[in-house]
Order: sequence, then structure tokens, then C-alpha cells
Amino acid sequence: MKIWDPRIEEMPAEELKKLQYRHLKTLVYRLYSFSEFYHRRMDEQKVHPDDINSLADITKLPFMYKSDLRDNYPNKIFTAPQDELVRYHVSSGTTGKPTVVGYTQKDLEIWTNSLARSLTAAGLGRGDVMQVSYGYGLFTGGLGLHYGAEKIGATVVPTSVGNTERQIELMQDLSVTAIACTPSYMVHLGETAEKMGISIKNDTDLKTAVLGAEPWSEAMRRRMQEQMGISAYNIYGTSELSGPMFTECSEQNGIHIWGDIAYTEIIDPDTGEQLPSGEKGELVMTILQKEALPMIRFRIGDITSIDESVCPCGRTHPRIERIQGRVDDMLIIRGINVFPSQVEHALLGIPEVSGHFRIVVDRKGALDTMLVQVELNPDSFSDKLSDIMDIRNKVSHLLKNQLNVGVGIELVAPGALPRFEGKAKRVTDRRVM
Ligand code: ADP
Ligand code: K
Ligand code: ZN
Repeated sequence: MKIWDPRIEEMPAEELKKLQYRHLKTLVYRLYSFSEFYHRRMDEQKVHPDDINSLADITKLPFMYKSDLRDNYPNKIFTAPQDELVRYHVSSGTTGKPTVVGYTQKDLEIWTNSLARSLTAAGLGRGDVMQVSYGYGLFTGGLGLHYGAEKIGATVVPTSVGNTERQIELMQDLSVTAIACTPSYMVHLGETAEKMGISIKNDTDLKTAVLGAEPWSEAMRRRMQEQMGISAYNIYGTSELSGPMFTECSEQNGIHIWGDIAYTEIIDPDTGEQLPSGEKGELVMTILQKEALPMIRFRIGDITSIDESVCPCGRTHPRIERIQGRVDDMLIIRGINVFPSQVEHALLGIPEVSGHFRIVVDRKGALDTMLVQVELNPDSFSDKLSDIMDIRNKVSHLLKNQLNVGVGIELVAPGALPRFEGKAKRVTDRRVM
């Protein structure tokens, strides 16, 4: 079993903690001195860098939220000057504005190294041919995995998403041994191959799948592994951390979070109190070495628990269990984050429809579908089919632009959707993992 960076990955846990503390201390001083945003935040919390004298003192520091990125759109809280940035990525925000993340050269190196360790932990290396079927472009998945796979000396086939039949042809022709994509796309790929008369298990060299960007279950893993003759590893990350960064090792029992890169806490989402190791709660991460967009105690919103015991694989870095859900109402549609508040925001800009809407999420075959039912405004209500079609096209177009994911639109008569007292129940999710 190869380890990419044994010195770091097998470092005794106590030493790792010391290293984390040193990084934290440096980070806090740097941010207090050079960032108006963090300086103000720490002042508000009445905490000074001198108050941070152990790793446990991290709880004195204020939390950060996705809304901090939205409120400082696009890059007002970046802590590196523009001429040191070498890349931007863009992810979904909670309302109209997306979240912009930026990277210096060193930030990209750390991200790539993180993935080099992770992909090696998943058993990959030189000689592997990896098809990267995550989206290339503004999302972090495609380019992230691309650089990570090249770093370990694998051969990359940058197929990106879509055109599944061609992906399967290439998989055969180029003797692809590994793939990175969403778990639902993996299932879709398997089903498409079946239809083409190709068995992934018997007619391809595929052995490893690195799957993430959306929740999936242990049952789904077992099914895929059996049916397709592969080992499937869970990969985790968010654009605010850099992108997908951390995976499971050969044990397939928790995702190793590289402690020199990120400090992990689990908190009670209601009280903000840190929970003891092993308990389920909201994942909070501090990115210890990032230059352009450091995150202190960032409340990611995913629910999981942490296991700090040394892994049988020899790695000392803590592991988080499979993500169990969200503390907020974020939906993930084909790997893309969608907030009901974004839908609401987009609909508010369209005079022909009202603010009464409902989202129905389902899975057709292996792929997610999203339907938005929205009430017409009384003024726009019409018996003419062509009028209705025009409005529907307009709504569909605007929502696709805002959400980056295709949505079905169903226009309904004014007053047709249920009204709620208190918090509206806007989402019906019919997917089974
Ligand atoms: P990515 O492109 O890596 O999906 P985003 O920032 O767009 O990054 O989305 C991050 C969110 O996606 C996470 O907060 C989490 O909710 C979800 N996610 C990513 N990977 C996984 C995974 N392996 N299992 C469950 N959810 C995941
Ligand atoms: K996602
Ligand atoms: Zn391990």
C-alpha cells in the first residue's frame, strides 16, 4: 500500500496537533494584522491572537458562514492581492450572487498535494488511466481532480460531463482504469453501458471510482462495486476548502482529512458548542495554510462525525464518516448545490409569476430531476397556450442561468399551491439513495 507523503501522513498524532497549532497561530496573527474583515470579526468576538495558546483555544474564534462570502462578493475578503491570484472558481451562493473562490500558486499546490495523497490512498498511481467526468470550468471538480491525478503520474482523460456513450467508448479504447465523477453519474454510466451491450465489469479495465460532490449511501457503494467490479471511494470537499480534497483509504471506512491542511471540528448546530470525538454534528473547518481565501471555523453545514483513532492503513490523520445530511435546506442536484432561496430570488425577478412555488426533486433512472411548480400572477393568467409557453420558456431559461442546472417548469393557476402558516415547506425530495 503506497503512501504519498509518509512523513506527514504517518506523523504521530501529537506531533500533528503541534503542527496544527503552529499553523493556526501563524494564520490568526496574519489575518488579524492584514485583513480588515478578520480583524473586525475578532474584535467583535473580543478575541486577540495572543489569546490563542493551544489548539483548544480555537473555540474562542468566531465562526464564518457562506453568507460572509456572499456579503463580500466577489472577493472583498480575499487576503492575497489580485496579482498573486492564479485562478478563480465559482460555486452556487444562497441567493442571487454566486460564491467566488480564489487561489494563489501555493493554494493550488496545496490542493493538488492534498489530492495526490488522497488518490494514492485510494490505490491509484502511475500506470492508471483516469477519466475525469466531473464538470470542467467554473466548478472545482474537473480541474481539481485533473491536476491531482496528473501529480501522481496517472494519465488523465478529461472527458468532463455528458456525452455518456462516447465516454464509454473512450473508456474501452484508452483502457481507462479509474474514474472520478458523482455517484449518480457512475450509476448512469453503468446503465448506459448496459444499453450499449457493454458490461463495465467484463468489457472494460475500470477498477476504481472516486465518487463525490453529492450524498450517497453504503448500499449504493455495495451495489456499484458488485455490479461493475470496481472499488468505489468517497471523496469530499467544498469550493470554500478549495474543491474536492479528501478521500477514503483502502479501508473504505471514513474520509481522511489531512490535518496539516484543515483543522476539523464537529459542533452542535444549535448551540455552536464543540462536540466530543465520535458524536454527530455540524462539520466546521479551518483551512490552515490558505493564502488567498483562508477560512476560520467555516460552518460548512454538512452533518458527520469525526474519528481520531489511528487508521489501520497507518495514517494518523482524523477521518470523518460519510456525510449524513445538511443542517440547512441546500439541495444537491447532479452534484450542483441549489438553495431554495436562489429559486425564490430568481422567481422574484419575473413579473409573470408569483412568489408561491414548490420544488419537486426526483431521480429518473440514475439522474436527478428538479421540477419547479410556480403560480402565475393573476394578470398573466391566459387561456392562450402560446402565452403560457412563452412564460414557461422564460422562467426555465432564467432559472437555468441562475442555478446552473436544468429545471422543469410547471405553471399553475394563481392560488393552486398550498399556503403555509409559519415556515413554508417548499421542497419535496423523492430520491432514494
Ligand atoms: P463540490 O464541487 O466539491 O461538490 P461545492 O462547494 O459545490 O463543491 O459543494 C460542496 C457540498 O457538496 C458539500 O458541502 C456537501 O454538501 C456536498 N458534497 C461534496 N462531496 C460530498 C460527498 N462525498 N458526500 C456527500 N456530500 C458531498
Ligand atoms: K456539491
Ligand atoms: Zn486510512
